[in-house]
Amino acid sequence: MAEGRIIEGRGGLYTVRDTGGNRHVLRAKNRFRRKNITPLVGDLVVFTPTRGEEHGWISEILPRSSQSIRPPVANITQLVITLATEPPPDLMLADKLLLFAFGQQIVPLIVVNKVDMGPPLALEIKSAYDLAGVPVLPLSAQTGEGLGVLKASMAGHITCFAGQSGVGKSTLIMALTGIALETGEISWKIKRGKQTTRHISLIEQGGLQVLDTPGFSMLDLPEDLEPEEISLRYPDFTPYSAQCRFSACLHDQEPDCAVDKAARNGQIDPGRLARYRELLNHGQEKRRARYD
Ligand SMILES: Nc1nc2c(ncn2[C@@H]2O[C@H](COP(=O)(O)OP(=O)(O)OP(=O)(O)O)[C@@H](O)[C@H]2O)c(=O)[nH]1
Ligand SMILES: [Mg+2]
Ligand SMILES: [Zn+2]
Repeated sequence: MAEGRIIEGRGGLYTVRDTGGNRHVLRAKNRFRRKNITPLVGDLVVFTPTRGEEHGWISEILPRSSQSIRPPVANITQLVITLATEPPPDLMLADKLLLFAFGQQIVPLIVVNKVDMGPPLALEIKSAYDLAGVPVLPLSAQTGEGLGVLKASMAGHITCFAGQSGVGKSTLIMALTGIALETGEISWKIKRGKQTTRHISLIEQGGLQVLDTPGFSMLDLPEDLEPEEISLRYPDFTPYSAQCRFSACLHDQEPDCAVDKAARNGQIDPGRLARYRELLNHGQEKRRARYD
């Protein structure tokens, strides 16, 4: 028996790096599938190594400190929500990723890549998320701007880069680690929805532990999240919510809502509140559908 971490998984084969740095390609025992458990990149596992003809097996998955469905990763401690000047930022996706992070003690960070391409978009995003206490870092993988600060913030973390296809996740990770990864030229421009990165991989280099993930644009709310719980994961709302007229205020259409007032006063980003209401209504519809 040995212990290691899953650094890649494809087609039912998992690459595990053991504590000595050696790689093993393993299968997972059937009982995981029977229990509906999927080994994830980032998982710490107990395994029997491959011996001669006999394939090695993952026999145990150690308890996870965090777990995300999309991207499907385990035990990350930092989430780098990657936006860029191009393609245009999907802030709803950013808000949903923040919901995941705030639900699980994952430290979020927003980066706005490709600032070499112009508009001070990073500043707008920064003012919106500053109020939520999420750092926003303008970056350029091309010129190197901001990379030193990003690298320093990653020390001691298992960092996962997530976001739309084409924002430059792989390019940034290459710039940070010096490890060659596949990057895409134009796939997002011709809007084929084709991702360049196809598999999640965990890269360990120079003290960094970082996961590159395929881009995506659709993300469901966490399964177990009730509509009433959504606003609890908005740290920018909490200073005001106690002052709403109704203690169970959902900050939607209720009278004398202090969160609504704070947004009108510029203390909460109005865009964040509008997107929150969209998520809330979506969550309520989903629940109605469940009980009808
Ligand atoms: N101008 C500019 N282009 C960049 C920068 N970073 C990345 N790019 C370009 O953006 C394109 C997409 O980069 P990728 O790194 O493949 O994007 P990705 O987020 O990994 O995309 P997926 O793997 O599909 O999710 C490539 O053509 C990169 O050269 C940057 O800072 N400035
Ligand atoms: Mg990529
Ligand atoms: Zn309210």
